[in-house]
Formats: sequence, structure tokens, C-alpha cells
Amino acid sequence: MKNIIWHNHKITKSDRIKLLNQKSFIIWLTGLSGSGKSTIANKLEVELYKRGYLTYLLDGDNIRHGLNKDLGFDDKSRVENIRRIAEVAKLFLDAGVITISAFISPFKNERKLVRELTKDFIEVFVDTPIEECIKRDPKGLYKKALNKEIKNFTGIDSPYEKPDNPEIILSYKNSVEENVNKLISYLIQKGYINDK
Ligand code: ADX
Repeated sequence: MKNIIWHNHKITKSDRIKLLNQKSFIIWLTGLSGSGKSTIANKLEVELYKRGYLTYLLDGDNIRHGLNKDLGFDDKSRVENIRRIAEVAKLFLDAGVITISAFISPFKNERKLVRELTKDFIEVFVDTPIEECIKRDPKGLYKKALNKEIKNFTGIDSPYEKPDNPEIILSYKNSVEENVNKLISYLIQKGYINDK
């Protein structure tokens, strides 16, 4: 970057992590709209909070109200959406905060870029089939997409590329509690959090 020089700060990630007494990592939930990402992410955040961990939840619908309100849903915008979120996630990680993200993030390539940010990346595929999402349709968006009132809707007329090798796959057949327990067990087993 021309004429812009990176500054090294006196207080570093390892100082902040020591202060907070936790490891920072990214839990990246991916899946169709209505698959349950936000619900699972919220419950997971509550569970981590109860256990004394500082977390932050980055959520598609919220980030698109602010930081990314200038972006639509064409492929280019979705790529830019995830690029910005990745940068934000990187800052949170550096701040020592456990970062949970809930974006459709439909493209393998962008998820690969996020994975490259850190070794502490946990990709979670919320594996809810489109038929189930259409049945749930919590925001009435599938109905609109099927009636062609919305264009470029993921799973209808815009692609969703399933992850090949996610760290965790969550099934819609399990309850939210069961899925959150599965995540917590994984975090304990891998030493990201303590069993308390
Ligand atoms: S992403 O594809 O760029 O990762 P993101 O997670 O930020 O998507 O936003 C998805 C949310 O936006 C959906 O849950 C839904 O509520 C809303 N939405 C509005 N239009 C669309 C669309 N065309 N495709 C998918 N989601 C849409």
C-alpha cells in the first residue's frame, strides 16, 4: 500500500488474551437463509457468556443494516460482503474476542479466504435442506423468491456451494440445544475453552 505504513502497537493480542484469560477463535456458520444459523449462534453466544467468555456475534441481517448496507445480493456484492466481514473478524480476533459469524457465505472461495486468516477457524455447516428452509420461511423471503418478486435468492436462483470439509456439520434434525452442545463439546475437546 503506497504511502501507508503499518504501526505495531505496544499492546498486542497476547496481552489482551492474557487479560481476558481466554483464547480467541472464529466460529464461522454457513448455510442457507432460514437454516438456523442465527438461532444457533445466539444460543451458543449465551452459553459462552454464561461460562465467562467474551464473545461477539457478527450476523448477516444486522451487518447489512450498517457496515454493509450499500451491498446487494449479486455475486460481486456477496464476495465484498464476506471480504469486509473477514476484515472485521480479524480485528475481533486480534482484540482477543471469541468471534461467531452467521452469514450464508455461499461461495467456497470466500470461506477459504476467511479460513486463511487464522489457524483458529472453525467452519460449521448448518446443513438444513432447502425444502426444510422453504417450509420454515421465517421471513417470508422464499415465498417472494419463488414468486420471482426477489431475484438472486440463495438456493432458488443463486448458488450455495456446500463446504467439502467443515470442522462441524449440524443437522436440522437435532434441536438447537443439541447442536449448541455439539459445538461446546468440540470447543472443549480442542482446548479452545475450559470445561467448567
Ligand atoms: S451472504 O450471501 O452475503 O452471505 P448474508 O448472510 O449477508 O448473505 O445475508 C443473508 C440474509 O439476507 C438472509 O438471511 C435474508 O434474510 C436476507 N436476504 C435478502 N435478500 C436475499 C437474497 N437475495 N438471497 C439471500 N438472502 C437474502
